[in-house]
This record gives sequence, C-alpha cells and structure tokens, in this order.
Amino acid sequence: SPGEYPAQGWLILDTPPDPGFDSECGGTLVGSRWFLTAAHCVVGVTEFAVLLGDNDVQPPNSDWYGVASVEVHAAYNAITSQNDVAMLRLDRAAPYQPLRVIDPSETTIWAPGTAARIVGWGATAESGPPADLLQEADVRIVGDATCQSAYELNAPPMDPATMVCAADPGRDACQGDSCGPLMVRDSLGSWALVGITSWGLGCDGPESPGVYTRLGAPGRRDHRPDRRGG
Ligand code: 4AZ
Repeated sequence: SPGEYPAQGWLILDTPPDPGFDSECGGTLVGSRWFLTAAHCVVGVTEFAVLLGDNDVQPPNSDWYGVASVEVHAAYNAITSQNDVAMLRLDRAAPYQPLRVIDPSETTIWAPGTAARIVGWGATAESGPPADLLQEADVRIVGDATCQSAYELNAPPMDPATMVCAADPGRDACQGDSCGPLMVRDSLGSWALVGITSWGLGCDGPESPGVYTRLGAPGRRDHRPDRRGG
C-alpha cells in the first residue's frame, strides 16, 4: 500500500547504444541522499533516474531524483557476481524514512529459516511483464550449504562470503526486481536490509533460491556443500 515501503525506489537506466531509458531496477534509500543498489544494475549505464515516494510507477510520477555520483564496490566481479553492490548519491535530499542496513555483528536476526521480505516492480511470473504496483513477497533465508548445493552445477557458483540466498515455494524475485531489497525484522520489529537482489535461476523458489548480495557477516567460503544433506 502507499507509503508502506518508504525507502523503496525505482531506478531507470539508459545503457548505450540504444537511446533513452531502457531498463528498470529497484534500490533502497539508506540515507537522505544515499541509494543502495546492485553493481550489475549500474555498470555501463550512462544515465540514471530514481523515483521515490510512489508505489505505482505508471505516470504521473512526481518525485524524481537525479544521480550525482556512482560508487561501485571495488571488488565487484561481473562474471562471478561477487560483491554486487553500488551506492548512488542523489542530487538532492529525499524526505523518506531510509532503511537501516544490517550490522555485521547482527547474525541471529537473519539466520537460515528466518522469514524475510522482498519487494519490487519486477515480473510476477517468469517471462511475464513487469508490475505497475509495487509487489511484496515473503521468503525465507536459505542456509549457505543448501544454496551452494542448489547451484553446485552452476557456473559461477553461489559464494557464501558475498552472497546470501532466500526462497519459499512459489515466491521469488524475478526480472525487474533486481537490485532491490531483501529485508528481515529486527528485535524492535523494524525492517533491516540484509541483501540486494542479485541473481538466480528462474523465478519460482526453493530448487533454485534467489541469490542476494550479502550485506551482513560473510559466510565461510571454504565450506563445501554436504552431499548427505547436512
Ligand atoms: C533478474 O533477472 C532476476 N529468482 C533477479 C533475481 C532472480 C531472477 C531473475 C531470482 O533480475
């Protein structure tokens, strides 16, 4: 409903050679002029616009922001999707409540099995059209070993040092939700940002969980999936 996710923004992008805005992503206001999104949404982009304060992206839209600067994570790897994060500085302050980013010391509030929420204007079915109204879905944090197993035959694999997975039957991020938030409730009942929608096979949940940029404490990169299901 209007105002339910005040930090949610719609990021539209112009990537050459085609003129004009040609792709759509999400992103999250984390400070009055700071907009956190994924690197894969902004690399190679020449023009940006961010819409805030509007849950219906069909015109009319009133509160557009320009982007003054873009900082991509220095270790972003476009081939492996590691460190898929970028910070945009908006050209003016936005009057909406920013979302709190998880602190690395907080680990219990996003443990495997925890209920989490994703939002976005992406497709509501694989290969379907994007949504006009902001959609929400409840998913659960998936353990690192389980997610590594799910993408064991995938190249590149799921990297628990820089990625976290979430899924639930029939509920997943899809094309156009990219670069938006994965949130969990903190002990006060407020949302905290734990992930950024990054990649995944398909849009349909548990066999191929959605993979998110990991904003909390890194998982162990040396851990290999236990084939006996542990
Ligand atoms: C995408 O194309 C996309 N199910 C993002 C996340 C997922 C699938 C597709 C995860 O932006």
